[in-house]
Amino acid sequence: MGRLIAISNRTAADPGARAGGLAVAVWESLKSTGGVWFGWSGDIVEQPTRSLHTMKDDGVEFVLTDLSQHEHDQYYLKYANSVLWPVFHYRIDLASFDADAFQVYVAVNQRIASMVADRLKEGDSVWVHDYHFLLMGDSLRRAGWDGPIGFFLHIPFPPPEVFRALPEHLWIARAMCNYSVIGFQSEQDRSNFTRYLIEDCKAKVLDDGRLEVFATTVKVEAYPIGIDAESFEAAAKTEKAQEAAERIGRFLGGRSLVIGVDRMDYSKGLPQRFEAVGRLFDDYPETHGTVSVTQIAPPSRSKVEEYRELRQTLDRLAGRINGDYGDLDWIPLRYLARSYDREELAGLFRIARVGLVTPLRDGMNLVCKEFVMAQDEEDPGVLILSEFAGAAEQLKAALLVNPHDKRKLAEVIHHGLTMPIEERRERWLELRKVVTEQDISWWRQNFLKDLDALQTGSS
Ligand code: ADQ
Repeated sequence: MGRLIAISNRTAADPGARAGGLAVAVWESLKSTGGVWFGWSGDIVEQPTRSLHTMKDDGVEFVLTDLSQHEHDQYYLKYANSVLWPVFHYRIDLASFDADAFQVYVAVNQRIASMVADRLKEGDSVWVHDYHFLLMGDSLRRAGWDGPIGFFLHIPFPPPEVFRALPEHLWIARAMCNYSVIGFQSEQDRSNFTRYLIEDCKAKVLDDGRLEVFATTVKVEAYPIGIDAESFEAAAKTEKAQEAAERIGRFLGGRSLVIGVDRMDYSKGLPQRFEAVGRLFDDYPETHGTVSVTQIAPPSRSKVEEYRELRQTLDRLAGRINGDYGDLDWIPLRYLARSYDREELAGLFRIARVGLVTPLRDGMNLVCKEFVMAQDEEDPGVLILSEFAGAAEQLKAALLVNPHDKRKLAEVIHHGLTMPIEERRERWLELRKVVTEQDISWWRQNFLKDLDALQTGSS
């Protein structure tokens, strides 16, 4: 088998960044084949083209480039995070369309592609990640690479009616069809993309399921990403996890914990969640003084303007709820705008009675899978999951909710808090089975099997 070449905006060159799901999966794959990982160094400099950083760790080679201030602003902050991110999360209203930013996005994809193409060897397989590099396949083809290129999109792919709002939709779709395999998180995303190609690009579905479009063929599949289930289960039993559980236990004083853990982002449905928590206390007086909701949401992608507004909205909502219902010895809704490490989160999940994962739209959502793996089998908590997270296609034993329906969500939280132990166990066992079987290695193997099949010509 040839080398695996990974390309993603951020890499795991920094050992501290290797804890996340994607970093672990890609890292493991690269280690087994002695691969190379290309991406952004995280630094901004004046002359980025001259400054390549290379390093080797555990047989994996990293080749990283810096970005110029202009590239960082236009490619990363504007086009990737303020155009693609909102549109792909179905939020055309939040997109700041910008033709100039797109040109820089094109140029960065091309610049990184030529840096990669110079180092590719026959027999290599290329695996590109996420919305920062939608055009990478096309740029690599232009740079002369004709071997297999796989692409995995970590965020949702919107329905054609939404995708068409992007002025560059046809350019992007055409470029994407230069990938040999395109992977999405869910069946819904796969079907949205396929429908766009059929309706707008005259794609034909071949007998083997691949699409014939723009004079080429492309395999389009759903490969739902998983977590390192075993290690998260172990993380929940560590000393650090127990310490975190004890610390929050002192605050709870025997009350039931409802927990939410998210990156602070408008896609995560936090204001709607806070309003539903308000409804819970409005509609179910027995929760007063007996239930405590803790939301952990540290800022990220924080340079984007919307974050500030979101933060203000959450402060206002939490203030209202705590003002109305709080007491000398009880804070109904606690909101912690900081991050905790993996073991601490696992400990908090483990003692929670209810896990609230209610994004308005999410590619997959890994927090819900982590919540499942952290539970105590003798006394498992209840997972409440948005039907708009990719994970809802797999985790059918969760309590699935529409996060916009606040009254219903309040009712479901109450249902979760009062669910008998037998039903909690039954649901949890089903969830655990899915999360364990369809874990991060399962995801990686499924994707790479399809990519390798092209390399060996057996597909
Ligand atoms: P994200 O939007 O970042 O990822 P998610 O999958 O929920 O979303 O979380 C990623 C990781 O960050 C998890 O391991 C989680 O524990 C950690 N995390 C989240 N909030 C945290 C907090 N407050 N403190 C500490 N850690 C926290 C994108 C897509 C998702 C997709 C992933 C992987 O948006 O839909 O599931 O990539 O493909």
